[in-house]
Amino acid sequence: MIIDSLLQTLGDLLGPGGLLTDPADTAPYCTDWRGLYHGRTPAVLRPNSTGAVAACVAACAEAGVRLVPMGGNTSMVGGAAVPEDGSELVLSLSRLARIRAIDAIDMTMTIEAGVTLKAAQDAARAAGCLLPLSISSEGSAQIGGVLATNAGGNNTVRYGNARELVLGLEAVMADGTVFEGLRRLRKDNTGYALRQLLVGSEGTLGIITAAVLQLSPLPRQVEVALCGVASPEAALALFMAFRAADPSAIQAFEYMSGTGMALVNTLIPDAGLPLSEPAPHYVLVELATARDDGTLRDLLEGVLAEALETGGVLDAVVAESGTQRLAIWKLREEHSEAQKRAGGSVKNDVSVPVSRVPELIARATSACEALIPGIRVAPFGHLGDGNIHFNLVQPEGADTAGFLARDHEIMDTVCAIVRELEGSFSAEHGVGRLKPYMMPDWRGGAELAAMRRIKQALDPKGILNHGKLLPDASAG
Ligand code: 2HG
Ligand code: ZN
Repeated sequence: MIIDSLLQTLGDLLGPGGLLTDPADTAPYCTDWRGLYHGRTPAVLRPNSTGAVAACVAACAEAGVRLVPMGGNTSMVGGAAVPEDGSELVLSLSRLARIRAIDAIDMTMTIEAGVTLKAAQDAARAAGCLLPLSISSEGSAQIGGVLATNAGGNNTVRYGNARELVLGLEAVMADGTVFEGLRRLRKDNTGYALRQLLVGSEGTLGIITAAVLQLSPLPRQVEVALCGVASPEAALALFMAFRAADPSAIQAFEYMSGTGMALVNTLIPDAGLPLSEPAPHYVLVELATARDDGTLRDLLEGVLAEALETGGVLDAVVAESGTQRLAIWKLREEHSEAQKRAGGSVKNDVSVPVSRVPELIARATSACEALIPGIRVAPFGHLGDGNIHFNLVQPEGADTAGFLARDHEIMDTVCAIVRELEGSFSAEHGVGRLKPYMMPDWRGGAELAAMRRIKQALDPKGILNHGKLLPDASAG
């Protein structure tokens, strides 16, 4: 059997602890965070160096055996889902966990794929710098996966997506050769930006093993407030008020629905609402600046006072300490977990131009409520950059499997509206295994044809993350 001799070779190559074959050990790699996919694999490869990743890929390419590259396994769209037929091997990047260098003068960090985003943020902070990428799953999500999906997150409004932070990249290509592009230059116009092609390719073109990330100055003042607002229009008006006051100060501007917040308050321990009463909608605003002039609180309170006076904001609380800041952020970051605990949920990670967010929320809410009476509409997300997680939770007491069986119907209902509003069906989570069926419709024609040619050129045997991002050859 090809697979037996391949596993023998890989076992010799990876050494003790480098190859997991016992089903009890491989099982955690075969289910995704959402529990949408339950696969099987003969083995999980755990290389501990770029050279070892390259050797694994070369051996698999030669044997024609497919690989699923995997980081923290936190994808919302089955980006690292393992197929059910047991034909593919998992390649885990977790043991590539070194921070190779941090340079506080150049403000760069050279870091391996398996470092968690949280560990990377902490290391940057310890060196007096800020790694400005922040996502709810940062405690488990690993740099390789974060870059492979071009993660967005809470600070995109100010610093851009992961892509904007990548100066250099090291990756193992589908034939086992190593792309050694760990340059740390702000300016480098030397041919195709291969690193940018790999960022966002969801492991289908190469396996990211390390990267050079751009750091920023640490803020010297940070302010966080939670506001209750009457409507999404009021939330957008508040965003514009902060932008008018000082656009450079906005670090995050997050929207949450009353329904979503109530789920967090009920289902997550120690997540109480710090306002006197619940509001129909909420905004979390974080301001930050590297200036040291003590004026940021005045800026925040000035904008809030005016909005409270005109009724744009119904109620607001400003964090008085780091602990309170974390408590407010917890209300936002636990939205996914609360929705998971509430039963089946269907996610729509969509984006529209910021000006159209209120219309998106109004129209998609009516459409979903008409489609499934009793459905719990719980949108939240990054209002400041137009990315709303238009999530739907099953009606209370409904049959979970029956609700989830209607996921395409629900996603298509929301996406039809997103399309009319000139948005995207996947703003930051990627396409993964869940959404390739949407690609012909949204990215068909020349765009999809070019993507297929790129895949064919860089991975002619189709061994990397098969079935993700691109639809079957027969589609589109
Ligand atoms: C977030 O913004 C993540 O918290 C997860 O992107 C969103 O659960 C989701 O849909
Ligand atoms: Zn998000």
